[in-house]
Amino acid sequence: MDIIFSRDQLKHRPGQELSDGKFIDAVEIPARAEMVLDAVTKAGIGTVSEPDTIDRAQLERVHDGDYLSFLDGFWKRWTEIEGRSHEALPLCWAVRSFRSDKIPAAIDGLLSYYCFDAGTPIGAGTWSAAITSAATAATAANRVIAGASSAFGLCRPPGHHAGRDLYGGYCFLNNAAIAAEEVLATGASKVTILDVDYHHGNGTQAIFYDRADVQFISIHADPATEYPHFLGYADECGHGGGQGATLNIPLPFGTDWPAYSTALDHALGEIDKFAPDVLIVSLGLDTYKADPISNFKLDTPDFLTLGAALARINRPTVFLLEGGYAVDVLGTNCANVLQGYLDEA
Ligand code: SP5
Ligand code: ZN
Repeated sequence: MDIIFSRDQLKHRPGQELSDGKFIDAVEIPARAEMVLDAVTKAGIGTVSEPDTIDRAQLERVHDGDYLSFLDGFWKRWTEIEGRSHEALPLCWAVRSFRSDKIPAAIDGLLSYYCFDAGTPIGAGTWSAAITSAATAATAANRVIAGASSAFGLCRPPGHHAGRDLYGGYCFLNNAAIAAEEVLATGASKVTILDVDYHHGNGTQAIFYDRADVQFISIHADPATEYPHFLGYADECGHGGGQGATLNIPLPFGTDWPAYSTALDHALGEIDKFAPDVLIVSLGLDTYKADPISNFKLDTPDFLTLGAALARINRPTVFLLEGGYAVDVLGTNCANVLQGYLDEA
């Protein structure tokens, strides 16, 4: 299996995030990617190559141009202000009765306009890392388009929480959505994104909500009790032409492999019916039992079983890394999914 990764993706080095009302050390750290790289290499999953460069047009298939310009120019504008050499978090959000048609002029207002949480700092290397992570996703997609049966984009920072003009949840550019558009741009007619991250992929869902050519299926912690709280309920099924092309399977705290596996079987049945040209897996490993911010109970061998189940879909498959914060075991769990897939494929 081709593995795509660049060390430029390590340049995003968040310091702290707000959690339980306190600032804690950020969990989406460069060591995550290094652990995954080490484990997939040692497991002999495949050879690692650098991503191709990605251009603005590839990003604009998914993201708003003004949003991209904001991210690209943010650090310069932020640090031009006296006393600001530290990473940035927003101070307020445009909720409910606030206006969302006014795009603020000041950089502080723009930060609040484009961000949706207090866990996703922007620092000096953030844009460089995010754009390289997106390039990694697009390159992995292109390997499959070129005929590879599978590829692994070792994406970091992750992407599934990022919307067309919204960042948060440690995500800036929606890697899976960019990969899906890459596949569709080559003439494929249908793509499925299966999101197995512990958290609902709100950004991916929103980007494709009214689309019939991209099926989005997510198995995740119930948003009634878990982040991102405002999207991912079972009654969200798509809109307009996309009606029926979104499937959400929220699961309760403490979900273990038997219950997870039942949800996965349901998802796989829907993918079979949709018959996509390509399957993209938003591969979060934060369903692991010892994940520091999550509450499912999957164990390391379960990830082998998950990979094997995905192989039985029998479609060209692009794996893209999303979350997973138990850094010591993250690499092994990730390698297990890919190994389980290869053994069964
Ligand atoms: C890509 C991805 O997995 N993003 C996840 C973002 C979650 N951010 C906030 C989670 C808050 C969890 N609080 C748990 C506190 C444990 N005491
Ligand atoms: Zn997650």
